[in-house]
Amino acid sequence: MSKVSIIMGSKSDLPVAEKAIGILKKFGIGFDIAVASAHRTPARVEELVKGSSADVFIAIAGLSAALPGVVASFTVKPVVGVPVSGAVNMDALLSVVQMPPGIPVAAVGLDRGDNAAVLAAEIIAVNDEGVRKALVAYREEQAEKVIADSEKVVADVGC
Ligand code: RP5
Repeated sequence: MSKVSIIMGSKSDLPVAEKAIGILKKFGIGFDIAVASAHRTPARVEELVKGSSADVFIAIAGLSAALPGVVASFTVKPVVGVPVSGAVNMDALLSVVQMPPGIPVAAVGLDRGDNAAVLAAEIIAVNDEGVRKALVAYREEQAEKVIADSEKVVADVGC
C-alpha cells in the first residue's frame, strides 16, 4: 500500500524523484509515482490527489513550480515540495516556499528529493515504530560515515 505519493511536473524531473525513491525503498515505505502538471494537466492533478490514500505527498517541479501548492490546495494531508534546479533556480524555489497563509507546503532544497523522502518518513514515523527505527539507524549510518571520512582525511594528509 502506498504511504507516499510522488507527483512530478514532468518526466524530466525523474532524476530528482529517484533520490526520493532510493530513500523510501531503504526505509521500506510503499509509494506510487505519477507525472501530472499543475499547468498542463490541472484536472489530472486534482484527480490524483483526491483519489489518493497516501499519507504524505511529495510534489516535484521546476520553473514556475505551482505543482506542490496546487497539490496542497486539494488535500489537508502534508505536502513536501521539491523545487527542481534550472537556468534560474529562484523561480522554482520561491514558487514552493512562498505559499499564501493557510495552505502550507514543506519546502526542501533544490533537487533534494532525498530530503523530501526523509521528511515524509519522519511524518509517517509519528505512528510507525518500524519507520522510526529505520530513521534512527539512518542517522547513525550518517554519523559513522562522517567519522570514517574524517579518519580517512587524517590518514591521507598524514598529520
Ligand atoms: C515543470 O517544468 C516541470 O516540473 C519541469 O521541472 C519543468 C520543465 O518541464 P519539461 O519541459 O521538461 O516537461 O513544469
